[in-house]
Amino acid sequence: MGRLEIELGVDLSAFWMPFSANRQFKQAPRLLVGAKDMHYTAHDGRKVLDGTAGLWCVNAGHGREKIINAVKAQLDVLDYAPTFQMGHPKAFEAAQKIAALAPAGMDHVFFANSGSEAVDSALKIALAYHRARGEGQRTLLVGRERGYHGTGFGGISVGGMTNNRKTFGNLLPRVDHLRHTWDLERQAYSRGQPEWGAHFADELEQRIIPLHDATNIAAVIVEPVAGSTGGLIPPKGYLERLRAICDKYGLLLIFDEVITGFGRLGKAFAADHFGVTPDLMTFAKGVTNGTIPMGGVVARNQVYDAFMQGPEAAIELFHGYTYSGHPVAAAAASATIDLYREEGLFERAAAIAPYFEQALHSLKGLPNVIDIRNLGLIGVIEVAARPGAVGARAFDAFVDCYANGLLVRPAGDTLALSPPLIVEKSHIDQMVATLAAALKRIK
Ligand code: PXG
Repeated sequence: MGRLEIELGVDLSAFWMPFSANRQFKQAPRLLVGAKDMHYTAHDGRKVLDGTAGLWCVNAGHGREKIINAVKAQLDVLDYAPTFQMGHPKAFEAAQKIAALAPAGMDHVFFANSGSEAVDSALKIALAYHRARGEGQRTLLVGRERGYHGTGFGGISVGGMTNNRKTFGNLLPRVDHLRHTWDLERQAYSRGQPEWGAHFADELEQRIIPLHDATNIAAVIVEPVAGSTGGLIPPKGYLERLRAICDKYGLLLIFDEVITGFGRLGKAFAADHFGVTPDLMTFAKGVTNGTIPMGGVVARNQVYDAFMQGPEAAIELFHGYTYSGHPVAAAAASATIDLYREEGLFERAAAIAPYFEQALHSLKGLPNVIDIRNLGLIGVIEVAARPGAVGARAFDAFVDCYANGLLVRPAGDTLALSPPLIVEKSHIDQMVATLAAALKRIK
């Protein structure tokens, strides 16, 4: 063990870290040992401002007692119970609360344990839905370039992040992709939704449907705001147009709301923010404030109803997980949703978003910055790639920020901010000042 490992009393070798440069990290680890409200505590005792809500999940801030107490109480009463041909009250309670938050007419919730499982569940529900209606030939799934839908085979197949796809073989065979919606020249420094680009949705009707024929297509899946490839904000009118084309040709529209759900845009879901209702909606992360893994799919009533046919003793959907609706996760979700409501956190996010926007855009003009984009409490700064070293500049800025007490999230040559919804103006000022100093320092 190295010196730091001895100091910390942990051996870093066994944990094969996800989406990480393992060797680099283990030589210079960044360990978080505690968290409360807007701050992490680093291993050396420093307070680090959480500019990212963990990984887009701790929307109510860290260490919230209401959620902690609900989890503890649930463990005392019922630690685990199956939900296959059995049930327990908390899963029904959590589903009811999620359905109540979801857009009107989306009243049914299928539980998984992560965003990736939520996506696989949504894709499978879409395929099974068409089959249940006698249109089983609708098997093609349409995703989008630069989309991130987690890391299951379904999710990487419809996703559009090259590194997540290129080393894993052929993936799902029946997939096509829309182009992404971002254009540096026409959209740089847009505040909120870009004015230009709604026509990118027309590719669905003008290329993909004529190529495959609509009667073979099951669903279109997009993130309302593409998160992981650097906060690509949908152009005005784009999502509305996708919805209209899907309706015209009988395709299901799936919104992957894993990061946009639970207040990130100032409403419960992006669907509310944009006024566009999908047929299926995935969620995860903020549903439990990041405390206990949980994900799932909210289905429009006509999708659910299509399954509720045939003999009543028949299982309608051969899909699920041992931990679907886990009692402890369900208790966490139920308490989290109550907390969001009691503290008006979605409204709070909406109220502070203009200040966040103004502050972020003040970074325009700093060295290497080529774009700044934002919506709700999502903010992204894009820097020009260092020649021959894509991503290195943003990574250096991330390390610099961390050394100076701020957690930001690097992705390619973007730096993303997605703070907890309890963020104050003073925190935003600190984020922007720390970022500005880092951007001036890095090469
Ligand atoms: N869909 C979307 C839209 C996501 O953003 C997933 C699915 C997968 O969720 P799970 O729970 O399986 O990881 C995600 C996850 C980042 C970052 O820095 C984003 C995610 C995860 C980790 C990092 O942008 N999103």
